[in-house]
This record gives sequence, C-alpha cells and structure tokens, in this order.
Amino acid sequence: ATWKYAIEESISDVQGVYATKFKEYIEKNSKNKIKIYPYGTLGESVDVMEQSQAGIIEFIDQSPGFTGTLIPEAQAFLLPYVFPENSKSIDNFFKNSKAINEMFPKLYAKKGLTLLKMFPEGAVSITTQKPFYKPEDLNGKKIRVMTSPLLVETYKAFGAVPTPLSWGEVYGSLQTRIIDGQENPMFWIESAKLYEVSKVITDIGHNIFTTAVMANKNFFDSLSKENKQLIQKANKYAFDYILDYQKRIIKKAKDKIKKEKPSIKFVTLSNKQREPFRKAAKDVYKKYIEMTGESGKKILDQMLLDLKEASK
Ligand code: 6CS
Repeated sequence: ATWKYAIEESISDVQGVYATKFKEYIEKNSKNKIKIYPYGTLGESVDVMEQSQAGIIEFIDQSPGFTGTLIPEAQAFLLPYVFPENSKSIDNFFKNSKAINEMFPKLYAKKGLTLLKMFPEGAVSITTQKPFYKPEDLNGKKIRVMTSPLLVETYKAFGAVPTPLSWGEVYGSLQTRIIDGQENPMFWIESAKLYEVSKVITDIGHNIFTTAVMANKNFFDSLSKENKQLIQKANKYAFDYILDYQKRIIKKAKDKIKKEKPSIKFVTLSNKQREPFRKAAKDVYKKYIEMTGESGKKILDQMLLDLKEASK
C-alpha cells in the first residue's frame, strides 16, 4: 500500500529528515510505499490534523504547540523550564519516558490517534527586534506563539503580549511588524529565514521543541502484526538518527545566520538573568493544572519523575 505522511516542515527540516528515514526503512523492508506531504501541501496544522483523524492521511507529525488545543495534557512539553539543558538527559528522557511511552498514547488514542514517537528538535530561542534581559523588557512586545493556550500563558508570565498564530502567518507578521518576535529552534529560524525579519536571537533556556509522530488509529489497528512491527521499527530507526542529527545542525544554522546577516545579535541570558523567568514559570505550571485537571497533573508528575531518572 501507499501510506500518506504529513509533516509541518519542509523535507530538508528535522521533521522531513525523520520522515525520510522512516520512509527509507519502510520501503527497504516491505512492499509498502510512503508519500511525504511537506508543510503547505495540505493546509495549516488544524486542517492536517482533521485529515489524519478522518483517516485521509495515515501518518502525521504534529507538535504539542498545535495538538495542545486537541489534547491539553500534551502541553506539558511546552512548560517553561521543564527540560534540563543537558542533551544526554534529554535523549534519555525521550527514549525511556514512561509518560511518553505508556501514558500519552492513551490520551492520543481518545482522539483517534496512535502515538508512535516523540522527539526533540532542539532548544527554543526567542527572536525580537530589540534585546531583552528581563521580563519588563518584554512589556508590550507582541510575541508569536503556536496556537496553544499554555504558550499564551507562558508569554504573559514572561511579561510579553502573546500572539497565537498558525505558521503561515509568521514571516509576514514579522515583516510588517504586526508582531515583534516569536520562538523557535535555531534550525528553523535559519531555514524559514526568520532572521531576515528579526534583529536579536535570545536563549533563555526555557524549552526544547518537541514533536510527535502519530498514525490514524483505525488505520493502525487494522494493520497486520507484521506491518505494525515494521512501523515501530521504522520509527526507532528514524528516532535514533534524528537524536544526533538535530544536535549537529544547531551550530551550522547559527553560523549560516551570522554569515547571511552579520548585524544579527545573539544573546544568551546567564543563570542569574534567567531567574525572574524561572520564577514567572511557576504560575504557568498552575495554569497547566487548571487547564488539564487531575489527568494533566498525573502525567506531569510522571514526566518529572522520568526527567529526574533521565538526568541520573
Ligand atoms: O513555529 C511553528 O509553527 C513551526 N515550528 C517548527 C520548528 N516546526 C513546525 C511548526 O509549524
């Protein structure tokens, strides 16, 4: 059979590289074929999600920043300062997390989705027009976030004016200064050329961009045992590749941005400078619990245990 696989990025971006590795494994080890649909070919994230829930698309890569409107608990991945910065711990977490491997699949299943893998796409940086060093510097600044209510709360807590937008509107809104900034991993700031319409790129260490690969549940359940195993193996193959890949491209992306736009300013806030942001983050955890209740609390507690275990 030919299976459709939709991603939120282009084929040369992290999700595209993952999907390409997945396709490579499937096509090498079976007679099945994968057709990858990059961003823009099937509509915005909401449209693509509808199509995959309806079974028109078999596989979808969508990040919690968008899926959070459908599965509020998935926003746990967006909580500021939930992740350590140490990349070994992050890898361990994504490999072994009980929350990811056992608990989240149940929540996704309720929405007609089989959660296959979650993986990191790199640390999230914030682009702005002016440097900022403390939450007050962000007062009145419109920062675009993905359409997650939790990200809105995060940037409110950080002192800014959060502006949720679908991806297609981001570049133009930055260009016309409808928004002052946005957040994304370095590879994406480079590949989507967001640096062209930004002056400063700041790291406050607040998040690791996480994404999820899912299948339509009816489709997946109807597969033979053999095909199910094939898909799991293909995911493992792509996952092992992507963990190193996404680390390798950060420096390259940064160098390329510097070369293309020498006037760009990179800022990394010190631990001391991050303190007020960490403090503000506490309120966001409260908001998360308000949004998700007992179910969200349970899964977050497990995630925190998993992260502790991963950092040992
Ligand atoms: O900011 C966004 O909307 C996009 N960022 C990444 C890294 N991937 C896809 C997503 O649409």
